[in-house]
Amino acid sequence: MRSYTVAALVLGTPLLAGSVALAQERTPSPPGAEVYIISPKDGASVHNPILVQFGLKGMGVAPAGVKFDNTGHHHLLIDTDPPADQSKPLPATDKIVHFGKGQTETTLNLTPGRHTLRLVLADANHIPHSPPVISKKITITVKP
Ligand SMILES: [Cu+2]
Repeated sequence: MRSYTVAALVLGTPLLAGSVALAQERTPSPPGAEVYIISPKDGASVHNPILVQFGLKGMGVAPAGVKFDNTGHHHLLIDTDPPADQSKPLPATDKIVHFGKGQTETTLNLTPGRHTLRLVLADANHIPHSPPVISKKITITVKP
């Protein structure tokens, strides 16, 4: 029993030190921080143009480039998932839209059919916080 404990301590220490060092490179998010899509509702059928409203609890919105504790700016993921490697800035693509001016809503025009929407908050450098603040993925149906 004792030898197991010692082994765990010896092996565990470098791993722990490594994860702490990594975490320090990312901007921390406070416990309980939550980002969510206020509207449209999950499962909604909607017409273009679609007003998408962003909700945030436990943190504040700041424009890109502005470093202030417990803040970030919104990113809307359209029909895509967050990149697997969240230690890098989120790319800006047709499917990953940055709201670097601190916007809290947008209007979309999407092709008819099913689409998914998801919000990711990221820091002044567009890097998701640690732990990441990511909304539930919602599915909407755009009517022709
Ligand atoms: Cu960004």
